[in-house]
Amino acid sequence: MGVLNVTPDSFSDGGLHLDADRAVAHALRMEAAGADIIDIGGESTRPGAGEIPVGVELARVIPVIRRLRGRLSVPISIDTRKAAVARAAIEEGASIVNDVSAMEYDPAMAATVARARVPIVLMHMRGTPESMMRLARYRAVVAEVRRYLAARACAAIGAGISPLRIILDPGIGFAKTSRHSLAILGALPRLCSLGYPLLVGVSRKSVVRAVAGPDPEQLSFGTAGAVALAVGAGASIVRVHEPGPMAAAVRMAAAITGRGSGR
Ligand code: PMM
Repeated sequence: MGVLNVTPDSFSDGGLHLDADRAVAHALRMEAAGADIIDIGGESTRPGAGEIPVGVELARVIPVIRRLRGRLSVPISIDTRKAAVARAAIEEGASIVNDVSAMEYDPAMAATVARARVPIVLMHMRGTPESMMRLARYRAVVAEVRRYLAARACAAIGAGISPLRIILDPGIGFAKTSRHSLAILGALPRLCSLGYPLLVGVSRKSVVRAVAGPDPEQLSFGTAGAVALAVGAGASIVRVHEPGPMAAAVRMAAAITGRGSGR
């Protein structure tokens, strides 16, 4: 899954793709480089980021999705917590919803996703991007994240979403210190055992910065190490900023472990 942030302030590529033409070109480049999904987001979720109005988010993502229609052969996922944005994006051709609030932010999200019959990514976090780092306290982080994801999957099924359309994500870096994120990355098989495909988004995050170092090369190779390990441990989707080199890391991990297609 290649990341396309159409925001002025995102974590790692904020401001780069605010212009719709540049965003479209980047999406096409990521597809050519090996991305199987393009994840488009218009609201930054970096620690401390505030909320933006729905109109601003729509104005950022919809022109990009509209321009990609018919030009992209891989699916588009819409990274949003807002049902209105998910609905509009699906109308324009998005076919996956990626909700970092696991459908807790907007009470209308579950019904929107159920009605649209699209896959939904349910991610673990606490609070909001603004408050989440104050909430990074756990007794047993892996068990607590696992329990939360299981409960959100049940809630989704209760709202009429097919279990076959549910993808879970432990939310690396969301309400988690580097120590918490490392504990989760070291215990992915326990999350896979819930029986749903697992998405892992570790690309260039602070845990990689803390372990591998802050230089661009250190961030890229550190990300590749984490991505390979995640795929080897059973992750079905990795969300990354550099699909070209990361696709090579995924292919290696898949070939060695016999997991996935390793396209
Ligand atoms: N991380 C970010 C944004 N959206 N969605 C999912 N499902 N999982 C993630 O880990 C995730 C996400 C923040 O990273 P960015 O600012 O580099 O996009």
